[in-house]
Amino acid sequence: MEKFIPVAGNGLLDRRAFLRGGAALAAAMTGYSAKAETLVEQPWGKEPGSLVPPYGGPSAYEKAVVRTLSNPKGEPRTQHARTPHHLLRGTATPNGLHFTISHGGNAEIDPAQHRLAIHGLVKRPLVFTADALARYPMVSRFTFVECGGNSAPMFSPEPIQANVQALHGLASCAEWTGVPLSTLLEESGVDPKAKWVIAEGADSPHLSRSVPLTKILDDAMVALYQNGERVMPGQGYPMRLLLPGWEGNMNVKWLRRLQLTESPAMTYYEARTYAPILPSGKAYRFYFIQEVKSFITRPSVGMEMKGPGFYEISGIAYSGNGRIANVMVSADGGQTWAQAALQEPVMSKSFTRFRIPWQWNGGPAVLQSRARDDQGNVQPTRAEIIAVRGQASRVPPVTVFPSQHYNGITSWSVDATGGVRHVYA
Ligand SMILES: Nc1nc2c(c(=O)[nH]1)N[C@H]1C(S)=C(S)[C@@H](COP(=O)(O)O)O[C@H]1N2
Ligand SMILES: [Mo]
Repeated sequence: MEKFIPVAGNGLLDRRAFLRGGAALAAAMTGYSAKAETLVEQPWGKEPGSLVPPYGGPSAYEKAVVRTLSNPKGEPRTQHARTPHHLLRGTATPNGLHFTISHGGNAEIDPAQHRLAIHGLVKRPLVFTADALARYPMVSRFTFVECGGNSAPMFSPEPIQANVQALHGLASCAEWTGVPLSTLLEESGVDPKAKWVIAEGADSPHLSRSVPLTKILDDAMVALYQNGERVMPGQGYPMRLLLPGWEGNMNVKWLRRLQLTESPAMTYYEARTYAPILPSGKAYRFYFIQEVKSFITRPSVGMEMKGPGFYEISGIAYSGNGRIANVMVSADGGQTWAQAALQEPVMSKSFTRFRIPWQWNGGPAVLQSRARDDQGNVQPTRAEIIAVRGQASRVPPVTVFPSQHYNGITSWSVDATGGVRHVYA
């Protein structure tokens, strides 16, 4: 076992140890000997299988792999459905598990009746049907969408005992295909006075947000497809605004209007929800980017570690600024760090899977991950972000509750029984 010399405290191994260790490491992990087990003939090997459905779904044995719903009865308020990150192992979120936030339910849009208008400070106002849009040249890209309120429980003064789905489930990643907005604005022409684009949804709240024209011309698209199929109803069928790396709320679903203007509209979401008061007394508003972030998905809260030995620590990292440059992992609460392996391809503004082998000695450990992006941004510690943005507190009559854009470190503690808990370290 000499080749498994730890590279950081508490048993973190070199990220290439699995490759180098090969069969010896695999055997050490599982405890299985190399000799093959007898293959038993099972019922499914003796008779024809079931009917192949026209549209496939997961195995009946995977019923537990579902989103959690904040408002399962659909009462007239916001509905959240959270991605089960602890049960997924790749980087593309399956469409049925993509997180959803719908403030007025999912609009059920007949695509034949839907229109998208581009108007305001343009030379030629335009109206598109979904069919008309689908004739334009398209682009595809992987990108994550993350709600600005994802990870809000991390602002709580005490660590909330919840799993990674509850803490960080309002972020997902998909391959989106659609028409670049630069193409459509080339057709409409842009009045030089235009600086902002007000995007509005066709759902009953008509959610609207002001987007700087520079972002619209940079990498924004009207997305029509999600992981190859038409955008799901919860993601904005038949079309949504996609702003790679920017606050989820601005990615207007069921998109029906883009109005070019000189100034922002100061809509409900940008003037109220996304303008929290900072400890300095100033409003924190018109911040758009979902900053560099990572969290460990395995092991994580809710999992039982079955005794000392080898484990693979794995998680996801992403940055609204660009590519993930590296992810460091600690098993001793941030005292020492080792570099995790990044799964290729590492794409800009997209989920990146990281992994590192760990030899757990059965003692207490605190697992953390810290990502850095290719623009030089480093994920802050929780203490660093709380110092700037404040902590949730409820001191009557004042309620200060920062709940937006937490991108600090998450810490999981492992105790001697193998239980995993959420801690602040
Ligand atoms: N029209 C409309 N667009 C919307 C919303 C909405 O309720 N209506 N929710 C917003 C919020 S708060 C977020 S975080 C993202 C979530 O995108 P998703 O549901 O596709 O994951 O959509 C945004 N776009
Ligand atoms: Mo959101």
